[in-house]
Amino acid sequence: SSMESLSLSPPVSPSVILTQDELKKIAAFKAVEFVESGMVLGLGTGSTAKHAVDRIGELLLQGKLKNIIGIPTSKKTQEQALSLGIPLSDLDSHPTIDIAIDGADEVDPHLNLVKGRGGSLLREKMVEGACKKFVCIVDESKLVKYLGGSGLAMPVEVVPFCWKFTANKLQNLFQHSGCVANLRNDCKGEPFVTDNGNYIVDLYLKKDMEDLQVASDAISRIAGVVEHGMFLDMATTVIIAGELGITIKNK
Ligand code: ABF
Repeated sequence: SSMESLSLSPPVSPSVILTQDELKKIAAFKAVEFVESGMVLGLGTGSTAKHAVDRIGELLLQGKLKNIIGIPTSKKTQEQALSLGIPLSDLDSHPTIDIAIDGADEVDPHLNLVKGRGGSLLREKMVEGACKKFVCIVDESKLVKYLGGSGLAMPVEVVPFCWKFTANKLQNLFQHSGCVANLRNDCKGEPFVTDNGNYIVDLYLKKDMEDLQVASDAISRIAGVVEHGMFLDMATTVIIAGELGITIKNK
């Protein structure tokens, strides 16, 4: 298809401006080139990962991939994979995954990530923490100098019980960086509920967190916190699709 040749022969003519969704698709298709028959695959969530799952389904249908087992990172991806006929399982039965392919909200120069604006960070962290290779796929708009640097949210999954108490603890933790903590709402103005029945508190940081591991540990120590969206030292490969072509960065 034309998509294949695009992904194989960047850069495209400079007069062709690709949309963000086309860039996401290019990164996703490139990642699926790492997939081989017989593999257990972590299936990501979000508009970028969706292209990868579609592609895996397509290759299965064409018989170019065989005996794949998918481990979905969300109910949404589970539904998509089922509709494509991708055989599914879970971490209980498959505690080791060969390759996970998933998007991200931010990628820093050390390949640390912010994830979770799609709300699936807990299952993503469990699945991607269990894989030999985690291929993160992004368009170039996701690149930041430091985590939080996009000015967008750093998501934290919290238990609904006294979420304000937990949100205040989170805000106080990063008070020195002018942090604001907001409960995420759904389109009806109700609290957004994750696949695990929890809430999301979005942190807005005005400054670099500097020591990410210290920040990560401090967030995790708050009792009402289930998991947070900083994925430190987890991506083994990041595929970045930009107007000038594909860049692949390896750990
Ligand atoms: C998942 O989808 C999440 O970790 C991240 O929040 C989001 C990225 O979405 P998109 O690919 O739609 O930008 O990868």
